[in-house]
Parts: sequence; structure tokens; C-alpha cells
Amino acid sequence: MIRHWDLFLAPYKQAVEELKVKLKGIRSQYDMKSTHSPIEFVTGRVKPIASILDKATRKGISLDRLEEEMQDIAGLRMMCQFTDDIKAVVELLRQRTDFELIEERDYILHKKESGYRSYHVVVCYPVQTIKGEKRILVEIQIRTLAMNFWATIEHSLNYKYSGKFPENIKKRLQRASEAATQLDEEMSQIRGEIQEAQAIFSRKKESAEES
Ligand code: 0O2
Repeated sequence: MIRHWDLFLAPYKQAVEELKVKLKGIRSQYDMKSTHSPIEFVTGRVKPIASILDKATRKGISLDRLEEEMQDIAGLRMMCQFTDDIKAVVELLRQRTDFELIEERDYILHKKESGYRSYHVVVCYPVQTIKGEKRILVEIQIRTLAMNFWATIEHSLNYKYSGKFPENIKKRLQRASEAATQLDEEMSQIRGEIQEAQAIFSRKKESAEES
């Protein structure tokens, strides 16, 4: 059984590793030009088997339909400093020719009831295997640092309460989500100032490294 899962998950692992390199590469290119990168950092993971089984049961997906119906077995996250950076990142993804964007879900314009905000894109990514090309679905979540902070905390609380939050926690999380939205808005207002400070800091760092 374990062997079966290893074989099934192998192309997903490969896709995550390849895409991490590719998407982190975008950030490096901005760094080399010394211009603001819309990407702060990138992470990736293959969904653990227990979570795949959980989600399949929850959504009524039969195990022989996982490839077609579970879009986030391979998942990447791209974190941004500012809300406007998210649009820039999505645009960069739309322009790429190494994968095809097949779905977009805007949970920023349409925040989830939980308070969750993020922009999701699902791409079809070709993995080269010894048996030829295998096209797999990969979900890329693009969010600000504040959205990520909220989602990370909410996700860990979810484990404790198995998704059934007591009413007061649910309310607090919704309020925290509103505070995170406000934080993103405030930071966007002083974006120019922040970027100027970051440019000065990186020039200082460069000249210190040269001397
Ligand atoms: P994990 O552990 O992150 O892999 P559904 O499961 O019905 O909400 P669906 O159709 O799979 O959604 O697509 P969606 O909503 O675009 O993507 C689901 C993923 O988005 C989740 O994966 C989370 O990563 C994230 N997400 C969605 N809603 C929430 C939320 O309310 N709170 C947090 N913290 N994350 C959320 P998994 O499989 O649930 O979990």
C-alpha cells in the first residue's frame, strides 16, 4: 500500500520541487535588478496521505478519481508584501509557457465565511517521467504576509477543534481577519515609504559586502 502511494505521489513531489525552483527564480531575477519583488518567499508541499484521504471522504471523491478531482495534492504558496503584488504575481503566472492556468479562485474579493483570504490558481503542469509526459494539477496560493499569518494560525486551531470552532473563537478569528485586512490596507498606503527604506537598506548591505 505504501509503495502504491509512493508511486502515485512521485510526480507530485517532482512538480513541487521543480516549481519551487522556478518560482523562487522569479524572486532572484527581481533581486538582481535591485527592484521590488512582488514575491517575498515561496513554499511548497505534497499533501500528506492522511489529509488526502480526509479530503476525499469530506468531498466524496473516489480514490481512483484523485488525479482529476483533487487539485491541491501538489501545492505551492507565494507570499507577497502588499495586496497589489498579488495581481502582479498572477499576471506573471498567466504569462508563463511552462504550465497552463486552468482555474482561478479569488478569495480576496470573495472572502470565505471563516475569514480566509487568498488568491488561488490551479495550473496544469507537465512532469517528464521515464514513461513520458504526465500532466498534473497543482494549486498555487498567492497571499500577503498578513493573510498567511491569519491562515496559518487558523489552520493550526482547526486541528485542535477539528473545524468545529466554539462561537467565541469563530468570532475572534473573523475579527482577526478584518484586522489583517486593515493591516494590508495600511501597509499599501505607505508602500512607497517602505520600498524606499528597503532600497536604502539593500544598497547599504551591498556596499558593506563589497568592502
Ligand atoms: P491544507 O492542509 O492546507 O492542504 P475546500 O476544501 O472545499 O475549502 P477546495 O475546493 O479544495 O476547497 O479549494 P480551495 O478552497 O481553493 O482550496 C482549499 C485550500 O485552501 C485548503 O486546503 C487550504 O490550504 C486553503 N483554505 C481554504 N479555506 C481555508 C480556511 O478557511 N482556512 C485556512 N486556514 N485555509 C483555507 P486544505 O485541503 O483544506 O488544507
